[in-house]
Amino acid sequence: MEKTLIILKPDCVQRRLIGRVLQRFEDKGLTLAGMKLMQIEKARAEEHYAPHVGKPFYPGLIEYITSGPVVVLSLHGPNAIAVSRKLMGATFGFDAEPGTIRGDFGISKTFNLIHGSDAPETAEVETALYFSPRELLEYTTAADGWTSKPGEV
Ligand code: 3AN
Repeated sequence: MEKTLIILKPDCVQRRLIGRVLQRFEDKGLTLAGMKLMQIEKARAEEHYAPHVGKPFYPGLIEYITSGPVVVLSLHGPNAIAVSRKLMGATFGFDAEPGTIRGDFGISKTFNLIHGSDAPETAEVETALYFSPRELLEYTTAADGWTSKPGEV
């Protein structure tokens, strides 16, 4: 079972898309282990996006991600990272395939609606950046036995 850290970015919240985007992850079969509405402080944003320091888009990225409330999700499931990134689509909406979140809801090169971890190591670091261990719940749902077969991945 893999975990990933997802952020529904300020444009997603401002455009009232939280429910429709969250629905896609639930529909797919990923399990919500943690969820909170928060406004990311500058220091936390800088830690999150440290790998992008010095890139031309970095100052705008920090300004964007701190500009309003976001919803942070910890999702668990088989191949949760790759599955989530497929649901999200290519980085920018104008480029993303229809049927994906960015492909269906966005067209901007700045406001791209959603963040998802890109590897197990980053998922680990990003989860710890936004959640304390007691904010994450381990549980099963009634659908689990028919959503995927234990041990199949
Ligand atoms: P992804 O979210 O698809 O993993 P990355 O890791 O290449 O994208 O970039 C991290 C974030 O930085 C993106 N989600 C996007 O918000 C922002 N970003 C990347 N490249 C650009 C760019 N050329 N212009 C503006 N923002 C960018």
